[in-house]
Amino acid sequence: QPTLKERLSELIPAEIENVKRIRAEHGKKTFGPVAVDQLYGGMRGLPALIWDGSVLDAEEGIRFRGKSIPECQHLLPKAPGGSEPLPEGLFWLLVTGEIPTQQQVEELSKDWAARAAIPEFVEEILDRCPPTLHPMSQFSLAVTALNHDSAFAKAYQDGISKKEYWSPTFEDCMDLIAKLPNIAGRIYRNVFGQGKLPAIDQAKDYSHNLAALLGFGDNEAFVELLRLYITIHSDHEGGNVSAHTGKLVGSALSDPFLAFGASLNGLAGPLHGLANQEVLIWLRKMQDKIGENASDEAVKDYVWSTLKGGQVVPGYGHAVLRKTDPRYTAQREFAMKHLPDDPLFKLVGQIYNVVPDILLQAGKAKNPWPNVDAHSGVLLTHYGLTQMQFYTVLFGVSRAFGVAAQLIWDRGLGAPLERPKSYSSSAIEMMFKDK
Ligand code: FCX
Repeated sequence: QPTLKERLSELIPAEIENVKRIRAEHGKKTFGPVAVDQLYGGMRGLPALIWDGSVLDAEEGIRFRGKSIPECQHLLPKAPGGSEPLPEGLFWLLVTGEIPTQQQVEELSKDWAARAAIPEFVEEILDRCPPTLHPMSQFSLAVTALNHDSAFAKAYQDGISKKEYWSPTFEDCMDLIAKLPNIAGRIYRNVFGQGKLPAIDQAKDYSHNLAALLGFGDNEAFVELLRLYITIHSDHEGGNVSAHTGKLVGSALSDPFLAFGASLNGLAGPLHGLANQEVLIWLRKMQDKIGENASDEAVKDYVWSTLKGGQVVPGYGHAVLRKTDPRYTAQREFAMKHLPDDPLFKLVGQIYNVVPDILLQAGKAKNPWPNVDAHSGVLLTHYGLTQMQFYTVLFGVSRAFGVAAQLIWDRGLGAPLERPKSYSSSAIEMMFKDK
């Protein structure tokens, strides 16, 4: 059975030909007008990028290489005794479009475990960070510093041919993913005073090792949660802030560590990945204000007070989705199976019953339904990972899978430097003066 890299070396030349053909046949065709509103409005809906790894449908949600989340849960290999997909398999799927065998997934687990150690100076950088520095800032610092050993950066300096870019990029991406558990674990233990890091277990899968580094290796349900969590947070088509930032920065031939460090800085924003922390903070504030087991009326009043205070309801709304996020649904199903009586899970369900109506009445949000972040923190809290400031780091570990897959393909297909056109407001006025 081929390794992931061997399979890629077969797929890339075929895809280069495929793209050549599509561009020869359709390259000069246009689809859809560009409205001035899109320039001022965060480019919503503007066709601008190619990424085969995942596509987001406004109604149905994400599909990874054409497969929905339930299909991935069904088709991807599991750990012995487990029922959630192994993220190793999801990465294989994102990169190749194919479902790997159990053996191929086990090889990936081993490969990542073997690459997991981080340089001593990166450990020192993390150990010197004050615990008051947000875990996401620490995460981004450490990932950026990994560029010290980038195979791509070195190969570029040594004059590698453009045709070969993908190979050291692949090695960097594998190293990047493999090293994230040690970085995340070290940040967690430093910031929240949780003792010394255990060693990576070369015989275990990625999620098990990550859980163990965080101190939850003995909790099989938590390990299963991480497998699901990493699978569903990995990718959300190409245009979201973290995925697009990685692609943009990578297009300058910045190596995968620099590119993904930039992705993390975008993920750290409250309108993007930080929302999972914000949801938990908001829920806790709500409980302080109106107590546990509050009535629907009290919850509604609290939601209205958030909106009237000029704040967003975290975990609700989406730039593309117009229905309940299937990533929310997958986490809800996990909760119904593993923690049906958890009080905070019940509150999340209660909020689901009241928030969409209120957002519709308020009349601004285009999507009143919950997104992925409305549910994740409640699951982590249930198992004792209560430090909300850490949640986005886990989102970041997962998002590396999607960004890495994209970087490998961008270098494989020779994606050019990104450089869209910006306009001044006066130029827009001039353009439409007599129209
Ligand atoms: N609560 C209150 N107001 C909301 C809202 C919410 N949850 N969602 C959207 N709105 C408001 C917007 O703030 C905007 O107001 P404005 O006209 O005064 O600027 C208006 O409704 C229209 O926004 P809309 O077009 O629906 O949404 P955008 O595409 O601009 O933004 C996000 C999408 C996700 C940023 C927005 O819905 C939001 O702020 N949600 C809360 C934060 C959140 O959960 N983010 C995580 C998203 C995601 F899943 C992820 O990346 O992790």
